[in-house]
Amino acid sequence: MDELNLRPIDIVDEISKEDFLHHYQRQLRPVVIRSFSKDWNANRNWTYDHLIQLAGKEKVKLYGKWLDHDPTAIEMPATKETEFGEYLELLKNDVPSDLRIFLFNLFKLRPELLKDFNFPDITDGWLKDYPYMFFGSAGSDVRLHYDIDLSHVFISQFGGTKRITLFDQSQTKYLYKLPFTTHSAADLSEINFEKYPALKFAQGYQHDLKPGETLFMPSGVWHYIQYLDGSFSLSLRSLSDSNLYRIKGAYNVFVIRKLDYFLNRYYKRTWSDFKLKRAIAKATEILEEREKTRIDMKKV
Ligand SMILES: O=C(O)CCC(=O)C(=O)O
Ligand SMILES: [Fe+2]
Repeated sequence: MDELNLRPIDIVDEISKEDFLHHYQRQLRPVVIRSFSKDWNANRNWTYDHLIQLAGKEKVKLYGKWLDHDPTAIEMPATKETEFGEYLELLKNDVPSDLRIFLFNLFKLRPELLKDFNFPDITDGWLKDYPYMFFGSAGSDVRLHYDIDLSHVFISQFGGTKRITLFDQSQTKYLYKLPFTTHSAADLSEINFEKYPALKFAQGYQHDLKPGETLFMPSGVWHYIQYLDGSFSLSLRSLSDSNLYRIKGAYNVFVIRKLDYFLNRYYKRTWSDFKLKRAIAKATEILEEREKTRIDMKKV
């Protein structure tokens, strides 16, 4: 398998709000903050057994590997529905599978869990109504994407380790972005420079996120996530500082996504084939430009 060009993400034990805003949030620079969740009871309370006891009988939808299904699919059908407790047993025992639960608002079902964490005073503009949980089995992954609403995300880890690979927006040209979406067509679980040659020029970051750690993912940052063990995380969101990003985020959600759904409904395969072709053609253009610049430089 080919290797991406990646460097480590900064890690801080403690950080003041001022330093965080100045060095990371306003620069759209990711950082791992070890103290973010230090006061949370969640770090002690949210064991698999506790969650099984509290909500084990709830029915949940489990999803499989997106890119196995179809890189241009708009929505992936659930692989199966099961009891939450039964799924948590898989995670607890590190049973390998592709199965995940995403954007789960467990707090609507069990509001008492809201007492176990807070929104630390490190940023402003918390979107307090949208705390989401993400669960994944050992070996599952989340395809390369950035969040459509362009909010900042603070992702706090529980239970096991997740490998997180990030790219700034400046790298989009190398990432095979499918038009009208915030997803990449490239499968990073099997990096193949022959199939996706522009990927070799992408410069990113990587960190293995451990229980107790929180990763700040700035708005618009591309993320690819691999569950090395069965694990779960809580993701808290805050508004982007930039008015342009806030407007773009709303525009993505209310216009672009709707248009994509609409075109997909009416044109199906023709629409998805067009998106994939466009993603590849754009990356090919970039490669050709780079090659031309390289040849011109040689002539000088
Ligand atoms: O950790 C995951 O499963 C996905 C997280 C994610 O994509 C997000 O928080 O935006
Ligand atoms: Fe995401």
